[in-house]
Amino acid sequence: MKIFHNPRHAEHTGRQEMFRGRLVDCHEVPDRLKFVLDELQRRPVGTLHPVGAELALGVAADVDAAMARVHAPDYLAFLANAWRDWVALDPANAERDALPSVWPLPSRHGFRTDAPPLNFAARLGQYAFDSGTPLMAGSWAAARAGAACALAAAQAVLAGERVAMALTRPPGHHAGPDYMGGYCFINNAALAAQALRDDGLRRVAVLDVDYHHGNGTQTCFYERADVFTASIHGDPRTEYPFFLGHADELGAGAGEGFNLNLPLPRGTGFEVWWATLQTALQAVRDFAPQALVVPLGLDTFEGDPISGFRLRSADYVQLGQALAQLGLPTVLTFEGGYAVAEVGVNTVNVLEGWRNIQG
Ligand code: Q9C
Ligand code: ZN
Repeated sequence: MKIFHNPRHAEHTGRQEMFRGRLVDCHEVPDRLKFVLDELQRRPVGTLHPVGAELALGVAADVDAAMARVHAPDYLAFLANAWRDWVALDPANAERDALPSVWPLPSRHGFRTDAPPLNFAARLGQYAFDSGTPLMAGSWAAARAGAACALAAAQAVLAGERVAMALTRPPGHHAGPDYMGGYCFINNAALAAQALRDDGLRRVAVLDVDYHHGNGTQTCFYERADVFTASIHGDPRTEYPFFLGHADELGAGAGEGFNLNLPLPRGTGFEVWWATLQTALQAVRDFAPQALVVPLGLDTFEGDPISGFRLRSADYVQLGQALAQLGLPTVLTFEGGYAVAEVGVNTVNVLEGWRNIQG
């Protein structure tokens, strides 16, 4: 297994996120990735490939083109210049992370979309759906290098690898075509799926196992029949991201029937989660894809500080085995998982499960 990791991830180090009326320490921290790398030293289930060098060697143009296949040009331009614009708003901002604090409501409330604001705080609200996703000087570089990891993993799978992982942060599955949120800026899983399609695979499935609904990925492919999206997650009636992820979201237009949401109540344990996984796996098999992308969140773990499922560390070996048994070329992208001390063991357990099946 090839593991493409992002040497620039720590350039994105948030200080605080807004949570219920106050700023709290960030959950999405660089140590998450470090603990996975540490565990990979102990259990070398794959080969490690830093992707920063490839960025410097001229793959950069490809990364920008691939990001533009998923994200809107104005959103990418916003991200590329966001830090400069934040500091221009007030030089004192150089010492603070950027967080939005004002948003347009949907246009039915009367707010205009035909007169976009110039003020950066307002523009940040236009492109972000929560105030829990701090943006700082290195966020764009880190997210862009992460996109390169996702593309490298997709390319490895296209070149014949059975499975490859994009081990990067910030995560991606909450980022939509033109918005950030949920600690995400660039949707790495969507990039990988689109890259697989662009290289000629006709059907690609995405199976999101993060605790939170993969709203960004769902939205990217909602009206398409060529990319089937499925997600097992905490019920949005009580769980983040709240405004998407219900079972009646089946896709639209040509994409009708090609989205599957399997929400579960907070508190769900492995037995029910596993039965639900079987439903998702059968739906993937029914779609008969030529490749699979798995946004791999480890925040389904019983010890996760911001999530509500009850999976144990050993359960992740079974998850890896079940995914491997699909027999599909697969790209894994690293998403959530905030029990930092255990996220390395849990991640590598998934990969270990894969190796058990591959022999
Ligand atoms: N302070 C991913 O797992 N809000 N994102 C949580 C706790 C946001 C999770 C509130 C959760 C986002 C990739
Ligand atoms: Zn999550």
